Amino acid sequence: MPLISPSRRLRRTPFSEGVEAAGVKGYTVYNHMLLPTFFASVEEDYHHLKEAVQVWDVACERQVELRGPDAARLMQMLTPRDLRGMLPGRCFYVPIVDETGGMLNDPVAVKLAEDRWWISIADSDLMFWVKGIASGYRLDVLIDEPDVSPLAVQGPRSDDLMARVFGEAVRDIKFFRFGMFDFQGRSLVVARSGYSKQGGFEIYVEGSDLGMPLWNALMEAGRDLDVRAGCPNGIERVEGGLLSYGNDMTDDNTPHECGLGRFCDTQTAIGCMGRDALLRVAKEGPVQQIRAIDIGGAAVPPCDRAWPIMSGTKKIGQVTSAAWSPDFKTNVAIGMVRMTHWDDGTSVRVETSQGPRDAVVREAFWA
Ligand code: THG
Repeated sequence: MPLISPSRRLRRTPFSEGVEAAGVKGYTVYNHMLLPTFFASVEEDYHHLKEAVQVWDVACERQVELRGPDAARLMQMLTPRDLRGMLPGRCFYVPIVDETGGMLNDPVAVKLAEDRWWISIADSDLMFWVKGIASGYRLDVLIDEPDVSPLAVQGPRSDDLMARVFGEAVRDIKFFRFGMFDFQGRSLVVARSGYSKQGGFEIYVEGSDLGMPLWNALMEAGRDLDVRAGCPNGIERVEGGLLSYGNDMTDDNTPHECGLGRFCDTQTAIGCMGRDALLRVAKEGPVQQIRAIDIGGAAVPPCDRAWPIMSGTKKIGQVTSAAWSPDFKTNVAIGMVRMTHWDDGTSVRVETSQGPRDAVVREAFWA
């Protein structure tokens, strides 16, 4: 691969200096920002993530802030998930759809207060949609991208590392909830969440100036825990069935196709964007859905385009993420599969970029 040329458009993060000092070897672009993809190798990083603790620069999970009297109303207009029971201090994984029910993003909504929310976005320019709706409906709400950059601490030793930097009380944070914790006299949102199934936290670093001091404090405090710089791991997240917007789903897919129907309360989310379309798809049911795919044979090449899933000469789906799993000793993959072939155990063929492979559709992911 040729290099990616740096420029102002390709934003660095408050942690890039630490990431580069730690020897980052690959970057991708996410929300117009650098996102590391591996440090030692994807496989070495994977083993270390499952055994120890890593600090991840996920500043590319940008925040869309809603502030003002209509913030809660706007947030409920944006998602079919029922937010009525959501108290401040909670995080919700929320599908966001357009007027046809197509997925625009799958962010984490963070409720700071009734009149203040962060939408922690996946890789699409969601703020334009949010601003368009707010201005079209003349809502009394300010929308912007604040100087807030998530730093994730992931892996089985996360609690021990975080307790050293933020105090023992971080151990009491429950899954998808957050508390306010002090670092160098500043109060930061610390949530138990993150893009891995290994457990951990996300610190929403408010103020870029705190980026490197916090990065360094975590690295120093975790020396004897073998803390390392890491990043969302392409093997671990497929094992865990964590979806990637733009890869595993696009605006061509409904939440129900993505297996996110459990986050849609379309009957009660009155007035949300795409409600009529979603009521239809919820009633009829999807005709294709995300599945785990077990691809046989040796390690597959990187999945940088959709690979057709075939049954005989008929295309019945596509694989959108795949990687060799050292723990499961097979290629783990995520794909969209038509109803006729989505039952557990169905044999199919995947046309990878290096030729066809036998594969099996699975109901459940591996983790
Ligand atoms: N954390 C934060 N922001 C993010 C991500 C994140 N923005 C971008 C991207 N990741 C959004 N996508 C996801 C996908 C999955 C999850 C979170 C964000 C996730 N899913 C859990 C699961 O599927 O097991 C839990 C979902 C639930 O039960 O609520 O964590 O990672 N800040």
